[in-house]
Amino acid sequence: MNIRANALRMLAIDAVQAANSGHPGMPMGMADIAEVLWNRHLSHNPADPSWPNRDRFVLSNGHGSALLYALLHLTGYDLPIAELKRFRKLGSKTPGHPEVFVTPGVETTTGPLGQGLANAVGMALAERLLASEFNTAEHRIVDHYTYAFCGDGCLMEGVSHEACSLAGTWQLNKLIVFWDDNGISIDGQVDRWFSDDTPKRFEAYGWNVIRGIDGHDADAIDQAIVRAKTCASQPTLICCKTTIGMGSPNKAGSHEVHGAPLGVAEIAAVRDVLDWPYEPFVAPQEVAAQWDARECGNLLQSRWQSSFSAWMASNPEKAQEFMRRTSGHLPPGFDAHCEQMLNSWAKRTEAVATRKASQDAIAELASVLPEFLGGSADLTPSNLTNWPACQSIQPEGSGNYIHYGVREFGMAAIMNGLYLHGGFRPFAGTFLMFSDYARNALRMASLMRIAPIFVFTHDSIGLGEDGPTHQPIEQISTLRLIPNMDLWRPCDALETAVAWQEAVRHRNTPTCLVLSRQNLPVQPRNAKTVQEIHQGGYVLVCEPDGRQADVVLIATGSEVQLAVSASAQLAAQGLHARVVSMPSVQRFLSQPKAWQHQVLPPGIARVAVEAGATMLWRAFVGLDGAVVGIDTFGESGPANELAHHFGMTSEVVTKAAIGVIR
Ligand SMILES: Cc1ncc(C[n+]2csc(CCOP(=O)(O)OP(=O)(O)O)c2C)c(N)n1
Ligand SMILES: [Mg+2]
Repeated sequence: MNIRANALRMLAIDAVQAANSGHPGMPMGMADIAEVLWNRHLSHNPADPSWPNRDRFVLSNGHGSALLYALLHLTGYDLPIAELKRFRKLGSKTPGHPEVFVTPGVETTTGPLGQGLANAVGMALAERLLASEFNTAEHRIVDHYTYAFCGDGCLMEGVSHEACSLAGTWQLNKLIVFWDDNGISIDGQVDRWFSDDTPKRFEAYGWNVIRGIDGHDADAIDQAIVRAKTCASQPTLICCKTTIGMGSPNKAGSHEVHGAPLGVAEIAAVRDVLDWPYEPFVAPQEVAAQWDARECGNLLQSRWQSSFSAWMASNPEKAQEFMRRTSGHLPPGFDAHCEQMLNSWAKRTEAVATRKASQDAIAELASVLPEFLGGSADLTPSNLTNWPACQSIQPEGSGNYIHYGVREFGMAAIMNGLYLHGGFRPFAGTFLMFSDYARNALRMASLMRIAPIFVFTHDSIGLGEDGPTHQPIEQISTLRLIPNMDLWRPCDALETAVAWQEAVRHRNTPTCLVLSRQNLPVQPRNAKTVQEIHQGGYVLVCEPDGRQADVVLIATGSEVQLAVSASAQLAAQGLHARVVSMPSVQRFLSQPKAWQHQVLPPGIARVAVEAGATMLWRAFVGLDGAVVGIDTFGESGPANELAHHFGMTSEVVTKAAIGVIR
């Protein structure tokens, strides 16, 4: 067995043993593939993990994290051996599964199987689109491969179908995926639950499939990669037959080696089999030297840098734009442009659906954000995520609008990959109801602290006749529960514009924009309240001057109008109500306490109104307050009839307010 591959095997099993936790099987099984790919093909520079033209490497079967850490350490990334000794320990740079921005060289956070593959599809698409935008006949500034490792688990997951089907349609020929065909997953031999003909399946997607590669034969692997690179219009799947736990004399080939340390005795046996007489965590100098990719990496990047400089000399503006885009900065004047939009929108008087206002905002922002990359999961006419100047993407790489088809999970995971690659600001839509299909990718975006924008329209029973299967109830609340997720549910066009501005401005937080199907009236505002929208919650309608409010009505989105009407009805009865619009609960809760108390004065009774689950609002109104909401599934019927049926009317809000005023 190859000594460099054995260095990976030993580091991985030593790390797992030290942690007394982790997955030795996959690193031992894929070590030979990794060795060939990283030493003979991967174009990267350990000294600069953010080099824009590096090849991307995604470990979709993230349970094999120890393999990636061994690779990063040996090739010369800033990952000292001390970090491998602290594998899976609190605060180490070697967490249980790979986490982007924690470990230099890790491109995306993986572990939830299948999503890494979808991220890789997004990265390969980003490369294609950026290349077509920035390359010239003389200079290929963007020209790299995206490689992914995946296991049986990734391919059993449905999201692999969604993403890989699109990769075939998009003809992403610079995406090269290695399938770790070891016949094993946690429960044992997979033929009892995974009997698909995987090569045929990928051929049906339009992939170039290289079958029957011995995943322990370095030359066969190398030749497969060479062949994959010659493919002009198809992504490639290299099917690698491997033995899980290769090198372990008593456990190789069995699911026992998937997710438990080998144990002291078996590791000693591995040392014998691999003829590896070194101490744990020690690789001999000559092996370490063979792995060291720093010099070669510097050379690769400096070659690219010279080409970049020459290109920059003849394309100075393009080069500025490329650097801005890949560093993720907003164009100068972005906020001024937004201010202008807000000022002109403040004069709007017509009622519009917030999905329509969102489309107007997209059109305004797209004119200054060439990084905007829109899309929808086959609901463009409903989500209104397109804009007049947008162009559908084409396989050769033009366009800025993605038809993801009916693939919500794939869409969100691909968006994460597009964002991680750099150069784009992806946003895309579906019905709020189907955010559940995409949920884990939304969570991953939040965890990774990246900022794709998810546009969710048809946000309540207000969508009407489509009925309970399409009417979200608990979705708004549950999305708010995801840490680091910002959710905006605007009540009119102006709040929608602010929500878009905030979503674009924030680069470490993904945003859900939750929008209505139905028209919503313009709410009264002044220059001060327009600015206050940015705080997430603010006083929209004040109690009369000099009087204390009897009740505070808190509402979001389409229910703000109910609270405003209720405040008028209460006034007619001599009761003073304050109306607080709270388009972003998270943003409001991140404001200083003084602001929160100014908006929601302590000691005054409160009523919250939102056409969805009531539980979260208890935190705002207390046990003595009231929540007007919906805790059952919806019904099929015209929207106005449903509003009465579910008590989503101003009369009900008024009654609830009277009920809580003591
Ligand atoms: C979405 C998701 N479901 C379940 C798991 C738990 N899990 C981790 S690895 C694994 C088995 C994967 O099998 P395979 O990809 O063949 O990996 P191998 O055992 O061959 O390394 C499972 C079920 C997970 N990480 N992600
Ligand atoms: Mg397997």
